[in-house]
Amino acid sequence: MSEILVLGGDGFCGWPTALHLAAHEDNRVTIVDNLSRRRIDDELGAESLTPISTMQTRLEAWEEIAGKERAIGFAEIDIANDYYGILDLINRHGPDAIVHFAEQRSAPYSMKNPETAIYTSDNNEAGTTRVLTAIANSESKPHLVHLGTMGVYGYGHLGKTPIPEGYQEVTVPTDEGPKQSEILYPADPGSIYHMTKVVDQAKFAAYAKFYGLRITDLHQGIVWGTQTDQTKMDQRLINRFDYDGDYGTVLNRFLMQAAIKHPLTVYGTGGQTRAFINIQDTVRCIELAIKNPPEEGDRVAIHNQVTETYRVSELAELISGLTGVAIEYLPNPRAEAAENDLVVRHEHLEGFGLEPTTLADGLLEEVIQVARKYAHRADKSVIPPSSYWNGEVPAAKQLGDKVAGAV
Ligand code: NAD
Ligand code: USQ
Repeated sequence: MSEILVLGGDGFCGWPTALHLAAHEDNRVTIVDNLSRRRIDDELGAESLTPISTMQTRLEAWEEIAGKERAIGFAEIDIANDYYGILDLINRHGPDAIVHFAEQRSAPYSMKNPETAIYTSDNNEAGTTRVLTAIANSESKPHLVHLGTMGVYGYGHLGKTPIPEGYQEVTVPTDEGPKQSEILYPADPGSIYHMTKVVDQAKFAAYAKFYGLRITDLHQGIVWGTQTDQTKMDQRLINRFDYDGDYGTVLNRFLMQAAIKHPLTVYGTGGQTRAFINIQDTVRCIELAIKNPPEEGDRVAIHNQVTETYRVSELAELISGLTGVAIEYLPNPRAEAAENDLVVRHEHLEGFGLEPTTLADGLLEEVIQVARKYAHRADKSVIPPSSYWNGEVPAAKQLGDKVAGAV
C-alpha cells in the first residue's frame, strides 16, 4: 500500500494525476490545494473551456464510481503559508511520496505586473521551502516528486547540441590539472515563473545534501490535451482546459481556436521550438517517477518529461491543414528568441517504461472534438495576449490598476 499526497491536485496536471494514482488498488491518495487557481480565473475574468466541477463534486463523483476504498482525501492548505499544516498532514498520513504541482505556473501571468510577479515568486519559493522543511522534519521522510520545467534550461542556446537530463559534464581547471565534474545544467529562465523553478532546483540540491532527502525533479515540457482515462469516466471528473492569453498553452490554444474557427495566434514568426508531452503521458510519468525513487544520499534525480519537440509555426500549419482555419502572425508579446533549435535528451522515463503518445496518434482530432463540444462556453475576448515583456510595454499595462498598496 502506498500513501501519496498530491499538492496542487485541483489543477490541470494535478487532478488527472490524483485520479490516475487513485485508480490503482495499492494507492491511497490525498489532494492538497488552496484553490488559488480558481481564484485567479475570477481575477482574470477567464474560465476553463470545459465546465469543471467543484472539488467536493469531483471527489463525490470519484467515490461513487471507484468505491469507498479508492476515495480521494482533500486538505485545503496554502503550502506557501502553513508549515505546520503540511507537517501535520505528513505525520498523520505517513506518505511514501509527495507529488508537488502546487505553484503559480503561467509565465505571462508572472510577467503581467509587479503584483503578479511578486505573488509568483513568493508563492512558489515559499511553498517549496515549507514542503522541503516539513519532509526533513517528518517521521516518514517521503520521496518528493516535483514538477519542474524545461524552461530552466532555456531553449537550445547551444543549437542542436542535446540538452542533458539535468546534469552537464564539465572539465574544471584546478591546481592539479583539469578535473571532470558534473554540474546542474546552466540555468537560463525566460520569465519570473521559470526563475522560481531554477530557485527550486538549488533548494532540492541543498536539501538532498543536508538531510538525505529523496527528490525527483521532472523537467516537463508544454502539456497538451485535456482528458485522461479517468477524467473521461464521468462528466463531473472532466479536466480543465485553459485557453486564455495567460494560462492557455500554445498547442491547446491552437486546438481550441481551430474548434471555434478563430485564426491561430502565432507570436512573432513562430520560429520558437518547444518540447511537448500529452496529459495522459504526464500522469504515467508521475507514476513511473514514484516507482523509481533515488536512494537516500543520492543527488536529486532529474528526468526530462518530454516526448517530442516542435516549432510553433509547424504546429500552426499542422492544425490549419487539419481544420482549414487561418494563421494570424501577431507581434510577439514576450522577450524570447525569434527562432531556436531545441534537442532534448529524454531517455530516463522511457527507460522506466513510458511509451510516448505522439501528435500523430489522432489525439489532436480528439482534443478538437472536446473543444467543439464546449465551444459555446468560449469567450473570444480572453484569447489575445494581455501580458507583455518584450521591451515595448505600455506603461499602463506594466503597472496595472490594482497594484498600488498590494505589494
Ligand atoms: P495549475 O495552475 O492548473 O495547477 C496548480 C495547482 O496548484 C492549482 O490547483 C492551484 O490552486 C494549486 N496551488 C498553487 N499554489 C498553491 C499553494 N500555495 N498552496 C496550495 N495549492 C496551490 O497548473 P498545472 O498546469 O497543473 O501545472 C502543475 C505543475 O506542473 C506546475 O508546477 C507547473 O509549473 C508544472 N508544469 C506545467 C506544465 C503545463 O503545460 N501545464 C508544463 C510544465 C510544467
Ligand atoms: N505562443 C504562441 N501563440 C500563443 C501562445 C504561445 O506563439 O497563442 C508561443 C510563445 O511565444 C512561446 C511558446 O508558444 O514561444 C510556448 O508558450 P506557452 O504559453 O505554450 O508555454 P510557456 O509559457 O513556456 O509555459 C508552459 C506552461 C509552464 C511550463 C512550460 C514548459 O505554462 O507551466 O513550465 O510550458 S516549457 O515551455 O517547456 O518551459
